[in-house]
Order: sequence, then structure tokens, then C-alpha cells
Amino acid sequence: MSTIEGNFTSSSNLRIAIVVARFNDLITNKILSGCLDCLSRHGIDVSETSSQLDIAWVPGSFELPIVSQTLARKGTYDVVITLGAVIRGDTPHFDVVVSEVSKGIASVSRETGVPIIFGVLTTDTMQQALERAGIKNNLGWSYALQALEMGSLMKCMN
Ligand code: INI
Repeated sequence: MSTIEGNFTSSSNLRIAIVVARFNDLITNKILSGCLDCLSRHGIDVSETSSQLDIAWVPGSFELPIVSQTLARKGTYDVVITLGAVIRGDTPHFDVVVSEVSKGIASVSRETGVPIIFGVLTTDTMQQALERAGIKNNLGWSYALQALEMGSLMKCMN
């Protein structure tokens, strides 16, 4: 019997792309910071000169799937992390944006075979988003851990 699972100890050879939405950047900058902190503590070079990490910015969460797809198709990344914040109070088309971004990211992941981490906060209020972006907890940290696990898992199966 084989046990197939990811780990958090072989991160130094992972290539990672992060795609971040500027919409609600008060929140997305905070989850990006949490994400980078976790990656750095697991041995990823997060410096400006890193050859392991690239960061792309998009206008809003709706644009996360297409840019993730383009990056994943390059074949140079083991995992792509998407970061966004969709807040119900801000928009009548909350449900459309959330539905498109979640379906889009799932479909890009399956189509390219590259794991795409769904790091999009979907909340009813700005207060709830702030709580998940650092006031209580920073979910950027969790998204980074999920990326390390999935990146190493997919690598060990290839
Ligand atoms: N984009 C977000 O990332 N979060 C939101 O809450 C949001 N709202 O409220 O509308 C949002 N809209 C922009 C959207 O993602 C696209 O960038 C825009 O529609 C252009 O395609």
C-alpha cells in the first residue's frame, strides 16, 4: 500500500505564483502579507529577487481565473494561489462574481492539472472580511499551507 500525501518540508523546490485582486485591497493586501509570511517560514524565498515566487495583480476577483489559467499553462509553476475578497454589502452582483470566480478557478485547476488554491474571502460584511484578514485570524496563512501541501502532493504523483 502507498500513502500519497503532500508535506510541508520539501517547499524549497516549489515554484509558486500568487494572483491577487486589487478590489478591496485593504483586505487582499493583508491576506497577501499572511500568505507571504507563511511561505517564508516554510523556506520559500519571498524576496524581490526570488526565482521561486511571482506575484500578479488583477483588477478584481472576476479576473482571477483567466490570469491563473495563463500562468498555469506556462508549465513553470507547481501551484497557483488566488487571493481576493468579495463582500456582499458592496455589490448587488456578489452572487455572480462569487459563482464565476469559484467555478472558473475549479475549472482552470482541472483543465491545466496545476492546483489553484481558492483564496477568495466571501463575506457579508467588511467586518467579517477584516476578521479573516488578520483581526482574528489571517486566512492568507492557511491558503499558503494549502498551496504547499497541494504543490508537494502533485509533484510526488508526477
Ligand atoms: N471584485 C472583487 O474582487 N470583490 C468585490 O466585492 C467586487 N464587487 O463588489 O463588485 C468585485 N467586483 C469587480 C469584479 O471582480 C471585476 O473586476 C469587474 O467586474 C471587471 O470585470
